[in-house]
Amino acid sequence: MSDHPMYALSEEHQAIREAVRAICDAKVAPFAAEVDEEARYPREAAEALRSADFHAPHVPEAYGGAGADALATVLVIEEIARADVSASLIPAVNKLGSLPLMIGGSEDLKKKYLGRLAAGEGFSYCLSEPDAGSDAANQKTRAVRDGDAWILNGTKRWISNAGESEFYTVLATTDPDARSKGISAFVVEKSDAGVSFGAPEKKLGIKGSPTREVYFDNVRIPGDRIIGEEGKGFEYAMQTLDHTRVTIAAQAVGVAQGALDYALGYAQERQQFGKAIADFQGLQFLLADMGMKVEAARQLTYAAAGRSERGDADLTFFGAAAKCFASDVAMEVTTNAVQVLGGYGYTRDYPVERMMRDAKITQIYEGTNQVQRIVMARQLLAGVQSTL
Ligand code: COS
Repeated sequence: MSDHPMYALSEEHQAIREAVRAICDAKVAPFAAEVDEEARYPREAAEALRSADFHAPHVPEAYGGAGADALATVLVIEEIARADVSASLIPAVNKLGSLPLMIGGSEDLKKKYLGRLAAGEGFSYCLSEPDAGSDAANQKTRAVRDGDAWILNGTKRWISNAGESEFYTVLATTDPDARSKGISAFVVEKSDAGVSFGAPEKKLGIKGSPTREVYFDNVRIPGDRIIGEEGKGFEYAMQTLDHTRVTIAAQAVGVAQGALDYALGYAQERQQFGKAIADFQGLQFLLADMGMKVEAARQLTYAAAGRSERGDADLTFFGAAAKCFASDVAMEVTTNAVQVLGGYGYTRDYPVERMMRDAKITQIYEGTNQVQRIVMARQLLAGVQSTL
């Protein structure tokens, strides 16, 4: 028998969870309501995560990062989301923004930017456009060669942490007639001339994470800022999402767990008809379903994280399945947590309505759950088998 724990987290992974939870209890959770109310960036969380090296844990040690594997990164994001989903976008977006570079970029480009990401500068991902949402290949942002340089023009929409991040992976078409085969990826810096940002969107949830348009107006960048090969950008973008949909699943599991924890505590305190409402079987059944579904979502998410780490052939299916299932669970569980708290749950004096609003985005971003089902069905019909 191997000494590897059978179907359980290793001691190292458990230690990471405990370390992140301690930071979140002290520096993230206490500010979550205020961050939401004021729709402001979670500076306290950002600083605490940065000083503990949890802001971009996926960056390999070779580039000065913490070198967390995919499961460890999931644990970090899950624990932060349990306290504040907005703050969990910091490590999630940093992974999303930098993964195309890690997948397709030259060694020089990786050295240049991953070290600065590890040191604390943010990295956002610019794929979506006003007319390229689910139809991500319909890119209108144009990149044109000019001598040794590239010139970018266009508008990106729904860009998480825009303005806060120093670096942007930008998908743009270099051959408009070739659809997905004519898309390339570039690293653009916030300080490049011609880069600007729209007003922050007024959102239902994740109010602490700025979502803005990003404009490229004749942005001239050096030729070596192209990521990998010309025409391969869409492939890098899709491969990236295979991995990062697992991190959205982690956010969903985290916020669902946070809501369940709060509902469990409340149900044991709240007295009606002379006893705690947790003593009523009707409420127990609700809590049991919440716990069961959170755990099922967690197991699928960790199984997907293993595939992300190993780069298994069935990652595309598992990433989509984990994201879709966990986000549907997060919506259901946070909504039921509001129900457990009754009228109190519906007010901003308690955290569960924020969790319910924050959970909603996990069904939408990094591909709607309808797109996840398209992805899953295509994998199933192509005969991709589970690697377990
Ligand atoms: N890994 C590697 N390559 C991939 C891939 C993946 N997961 N998914 C697609 N590709 C490749 C395909 O192999 C295909 O190349 P070939 O023609 O050589 O086979 C190419 O990319 C185009 O793929 P496809 O034909 O499937 O593209 P579609 O236009 O049909 O789009 C969906 C597919 C809908 C799945 C895709 O556009 C998508 O994921 N949309 C949602 C985008 C999204 O998540 N946006 C959120 C932005 S981040 S908040």
